[in-house]
Amino acid sequence: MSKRTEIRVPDIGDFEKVPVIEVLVAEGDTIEVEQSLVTLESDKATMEVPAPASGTLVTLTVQEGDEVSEGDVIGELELADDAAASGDEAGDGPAAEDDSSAGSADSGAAADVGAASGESPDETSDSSSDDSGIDIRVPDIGDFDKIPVIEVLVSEGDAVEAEQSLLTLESDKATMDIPAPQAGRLVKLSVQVGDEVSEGDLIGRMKVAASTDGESASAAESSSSSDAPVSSAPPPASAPAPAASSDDAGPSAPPVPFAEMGRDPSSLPHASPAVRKLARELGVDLAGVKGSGAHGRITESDLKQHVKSAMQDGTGSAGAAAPGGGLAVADPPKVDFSKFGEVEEEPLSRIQKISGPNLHRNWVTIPHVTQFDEADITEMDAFRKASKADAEAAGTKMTPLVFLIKAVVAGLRKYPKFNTSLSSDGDSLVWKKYVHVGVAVDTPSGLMVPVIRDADRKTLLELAHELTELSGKARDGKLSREEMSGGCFSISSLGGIGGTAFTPIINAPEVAILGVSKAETKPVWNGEAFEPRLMLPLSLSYDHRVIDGADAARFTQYLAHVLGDIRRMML
Ligand code: CAO
Repeated sequence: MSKRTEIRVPDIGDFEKVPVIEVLVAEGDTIEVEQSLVTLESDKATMEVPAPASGTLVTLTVQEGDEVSEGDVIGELELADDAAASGDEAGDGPAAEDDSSAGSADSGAAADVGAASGESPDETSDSSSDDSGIDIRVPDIGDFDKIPVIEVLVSEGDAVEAEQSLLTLESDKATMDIPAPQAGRLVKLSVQVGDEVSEGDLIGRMKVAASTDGESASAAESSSSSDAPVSSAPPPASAPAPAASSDDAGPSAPPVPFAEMGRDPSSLPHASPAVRKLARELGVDLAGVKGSGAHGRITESDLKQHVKSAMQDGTGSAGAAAPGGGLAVADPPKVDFSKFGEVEEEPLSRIQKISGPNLHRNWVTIPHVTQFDEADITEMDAFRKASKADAEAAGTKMTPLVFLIKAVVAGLRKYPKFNTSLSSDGDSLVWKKYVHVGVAVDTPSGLMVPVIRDADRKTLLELAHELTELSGKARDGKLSREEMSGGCFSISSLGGIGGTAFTPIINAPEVAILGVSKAETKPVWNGEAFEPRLMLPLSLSYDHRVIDGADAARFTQYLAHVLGDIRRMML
């Protein structure tokens, strides 16, 4: 008689209640051992649950949207004859009800880690925490073992935030980032792209940032002082972070820069690790691929179809074929600058590395037009200066930008098309009923765009407060994911620095961005004579697929109108 076995979720590391986002098989299917059955995707990682043995799927007890944890039963398998025959001892393996499989997998992992830790003097953890810092080890990543490092996101000497992603690991079954256990400075990095790592493996060493309350130092010690490599894994908060897209990061994820923010985390492409891997091999940006699976999930055939279309288009560049079509561009010139004089090469910051491709995508895929105008802010600025004491008494500072946020709110109310986004398939326009305004902030590590939520419900002083707080957090690298998402319209002010005009890049999926330059006193003809007036330059870049030139001219005129007499903001 054929033998049946339950299929359970294996050890998936520090993850619990992970949503099933794709069911890859159906009851009655003939299944091969290790064949992927369902895909789980949390805000921390993507992984596939493999079949424990070959056979026929008798029942499948989960569906898309269900949440599962380690040990949960997801179905029942009638073992193929050879699996049943060889599996009498292993038959109690991954599917065994007594959980022996999870136990054996765990101890197997622990044994491997133990062996690994003995391999090099570096990896002995007796001195894992001392004056020179703490060891950084691969945390609990479940049943995944010897996973290739596909990207190293930091360098020795870098200052890192707690939870900042250090490495990306990817196998054909899972993709995950390894985060920093603490904030501090990376003193040593012992892995490189192509290395394979398992739970507990040493990946580097860091000096923990000094903490005013000592909490961080003591936490660091407790997380790294154990002799056992496995138990020196970081606390649960340091579980692997999302790899495929930093957009999926949780609230404590590292800051995400300008242009990345335009992406609604919930609308990011879903795809299995295998599809992500293939996309990377083919050089395809999944953001440009239309998914035919449930909830827009990108399947392997979607990816292949996308590449085929790009080739047929004659672009030959699926990677550049973001929404809006592919582009055939020449490779940048390769120049040996040292032939012309002394040079020094410095890697881009992580934020620059993430924001660069997004800025590029926005620049080449959105038909930008920039409308220039000037607002007479003579009276507004007089009022701003007169309110200086009130602002100071309220513990804040009122710059022209605060009034601009108010004016933009009034503009978005009057011209709601500026508060829309194109749907990801480009077939419809999404009108937003909320008004969240993003403000570009210049920080030492790159441009960030924190978002002032419900800006339409805030007073000038409240906006001033929030602007100061968010820009301070941006400069300190302390912005949360949430504080940088959901923007409807962005403002980029270079007014504190100088310049007469510029062409800001739209922060997709927003459809417009307002650039502001430095106000200057200019002679303005009042019909009878020239008068000195304080004129503020405005540069509005807009997506011409959504907004016409006439709309843009009306919008900037309206901003100038409101800024010319701020009582109109109250209308
Ligand atoms: N015209 C004249 N003066 C202006 C001005 C303008 N448009 N905007 C600001 N100022 C003045 C302020 O009043 C302040 O002067 P006082 O100290 O005498 O009051 C001074 O310039 C500095 O202002 P600020 O820059 O500190 O404050 P802000 O509210 O104007 O801007 C912030 C805050 C965070 C947006 C800004 O500091 C910043 O980072 N700007 C850079 C944004 C950027 O890089 N954009 C480019 C994106 S495209 O690559």
